[in-house]
Amino acid sequence: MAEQPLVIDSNAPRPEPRTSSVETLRQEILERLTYSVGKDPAVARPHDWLTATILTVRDRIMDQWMESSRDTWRTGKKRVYYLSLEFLIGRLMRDAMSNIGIMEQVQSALKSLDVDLSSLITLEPDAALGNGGLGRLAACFMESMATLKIPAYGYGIRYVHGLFRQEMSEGWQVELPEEWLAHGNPWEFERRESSYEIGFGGHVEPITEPDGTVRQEWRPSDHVLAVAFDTPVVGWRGARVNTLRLWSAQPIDPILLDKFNSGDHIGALEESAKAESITRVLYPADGTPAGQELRLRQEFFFSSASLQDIVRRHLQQYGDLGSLPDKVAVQLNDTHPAISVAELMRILMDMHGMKFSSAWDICRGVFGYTNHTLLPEALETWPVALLERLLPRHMQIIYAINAEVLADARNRAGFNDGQIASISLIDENAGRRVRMGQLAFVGSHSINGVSALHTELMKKTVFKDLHTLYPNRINNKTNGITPRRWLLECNPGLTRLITDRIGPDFQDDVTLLKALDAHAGDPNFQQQFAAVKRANKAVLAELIRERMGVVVSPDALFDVQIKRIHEYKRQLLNIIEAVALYDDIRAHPERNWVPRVKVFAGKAAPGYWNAKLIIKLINDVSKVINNDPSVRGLLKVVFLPNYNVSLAETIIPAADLSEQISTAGMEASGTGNMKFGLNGALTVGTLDGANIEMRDNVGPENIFIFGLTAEQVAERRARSEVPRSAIDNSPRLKEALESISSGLFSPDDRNRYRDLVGGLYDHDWFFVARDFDAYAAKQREIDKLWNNPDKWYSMAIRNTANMGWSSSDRTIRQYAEDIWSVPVTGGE
Ligand code: B1H
Repeated sequence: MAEQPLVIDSNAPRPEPRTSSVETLRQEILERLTYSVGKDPAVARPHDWLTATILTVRDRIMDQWMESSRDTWRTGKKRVYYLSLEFLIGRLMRDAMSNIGIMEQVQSALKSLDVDLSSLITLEPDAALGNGGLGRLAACFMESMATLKIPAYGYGIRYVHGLFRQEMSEGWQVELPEEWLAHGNPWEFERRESSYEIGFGGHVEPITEPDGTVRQEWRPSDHVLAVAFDTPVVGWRGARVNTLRLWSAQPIDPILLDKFNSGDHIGALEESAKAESITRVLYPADGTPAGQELRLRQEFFFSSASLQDIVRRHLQQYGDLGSLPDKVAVQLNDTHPAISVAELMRILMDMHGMKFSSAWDICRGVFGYTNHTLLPEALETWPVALLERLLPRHMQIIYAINAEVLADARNRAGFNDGQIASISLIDENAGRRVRMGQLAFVGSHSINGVSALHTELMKKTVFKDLHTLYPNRINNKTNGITPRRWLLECNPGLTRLITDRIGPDFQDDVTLLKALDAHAGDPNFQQQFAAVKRANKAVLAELIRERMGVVVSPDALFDVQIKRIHEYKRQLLNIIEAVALYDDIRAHPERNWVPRVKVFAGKAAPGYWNAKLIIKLINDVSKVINNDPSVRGLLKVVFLPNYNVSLAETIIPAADLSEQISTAGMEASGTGNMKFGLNGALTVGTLDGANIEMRDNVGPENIFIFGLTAEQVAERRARSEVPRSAIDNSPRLKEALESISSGLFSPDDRNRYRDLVGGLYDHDWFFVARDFDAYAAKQREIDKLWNNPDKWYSMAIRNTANMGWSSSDRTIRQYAEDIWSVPVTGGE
């Protein structure tokens, strides 16, 4: 299978690079509209202008894209591959324009054509190829890798339908299909020449070679084609352009003509529908694995396509596979691509004749694995029987790996039976299942957690015994966010203000925001900071009026919790506190209450009943509170439907208070917390995930921490503490719970919340009742501070000033140095 080495002719003809004056941009937008979209400017619709503008912007990325790739071929630099089932990239046009610095010129060019750039920006579909934090992290990492000039590829799935669109029907979540490709996708390039056959099912055939050795060959019963679609990812100031390669599943035979001709018109297309189903929809569960066969097919499909592509490219450039660990780093984003470990082993052994031990060395040289959750129900396992049927050869390889690891554990480390059972790739307890976390761990040289606390808990809990066996593998890489999207693009007002104060250098090195600390006490700067915040709040207030018909004052405290709806994230704690506050306002109308707007947004997994019930509760409570004249507008509760990246970009710059209130020990990191802090919101939060590092960085006096620690939670869980006394000793909590369970907010179904509230009395698994008093007390402390705006804004400024560490550039530098061993040349 020797590939022809690719020789790049550096004298090959090339077009002149594009320039970006307003006049050229105007001319090109018109040309694209006419010659690429095929529309007469006189009748062009907004979407036509959007496509023409994207194509014009895209052209300005092409030269650098090709140069980036030529550079990697020329210099032989190591490549990083980020394998992720989710890339929550959102809209791309503003990001691309801003990163290559042509936003103003494009705006003027469009204006001269009587087209408004900002309305085109909001017309672009939000690519929601992910659920939440894990998918958004992958998107931030892609941008940072391009910014830091790391030759990197993202590999994932081109879902036809991304995360469902959320609508409300009488306060209940309903899920509708998301159609981001409805108007075509001008960002992507279909690469039919880069397609691979992916097998499923069948059997394994031992083949005896002429020299007598026996080789195993997998003979799959079914095949589908993986076709590549490439999207350019441009770094800050166009430092480098990398590729996001998403795979689409297509049938090998688009139509079975024999069947069609014999009259079976539906049957003729069955294969085709079956193949395409693999990449049709994103699984909408965040935190809990789907466990269905189609999901395993998705995981293997994209893992196999990516590895075939990686191996082909490597062979084309270097001609042999021994150098793979020197030239290739593959990062597994959670266990979703963990089957890659077995697939690479298969490729190396069965297709390239390598011995197990050499293949195994290469494997661990190449892979790194990032763990994103410790929740036991969230750790992926697959029934052995399913793997045997769908991927028989991979199951054999998994057994061989297991034998190798268990022998090592017994012979070298003297493990006892209990420890052996705990590290085994096969879980024998609940039917026989393959543990994907263990597979990813043993197949990797690096296993990282995503915050300091999470990494420590990894060592003590799920990977305790594997950590004993391989003590140098677990390391921490605290998550980060890209400051381009999450400050420069989403908050131009604050960006201008900061630039006026400390100069523009922080745009290239966000740790320089630290210089703002010196201005935190300046009343003039505080006022300017407050004015920017108020303007952003006015925009959000208008959006709330438009979408929800609820009028809120931009002068109120905007208190925001936006994230997936999950019991451990405790939206329930927040809304119960709102009910208690509502009771207080009515009981004590004479007090000087701080006007608050509580904003919620987030999607619930379609099958997660309690999460959907919590959404309904928020909507039920908001209806009562918002319409009660005795509240006098002092408290408003709003649930904004269809949370996505774009909505976050509007809400975050407008937040005063960021709710990061998960049960301690359960949120692996959180990244929303960082986005809010960067935009000058204060955090109310528990000592969980990256909140702890935030407190260390902004200082405990600039953040509102409350509640039980992870250790206290674990200890109380271990002795099955009964939560009743927490409720009995808290009259405010008791009253709020009684009003909810008695049906005050659900007169149409008084029992609606009986079980939800009952759970707090019975087990309170998420410590809502036991953290309530501390949380409520913290909220009143926050009210007091709000009445002291100088103090409030000095703290807000200090939050922005000390958020430089949260940049995903910092995170990626650490991955590059500690895990991938690739140099970082960009970003200075
Ligand atoms: C996170 C997930 C996740 N952790 C399973 N785990 C999924 C698990 O479709 N599935 O099966 C999807 C997603 N997502 C999040 O990762 C953590 O909860 C956050 O705390 C963390 O910030 C984020 C990024 O590391």
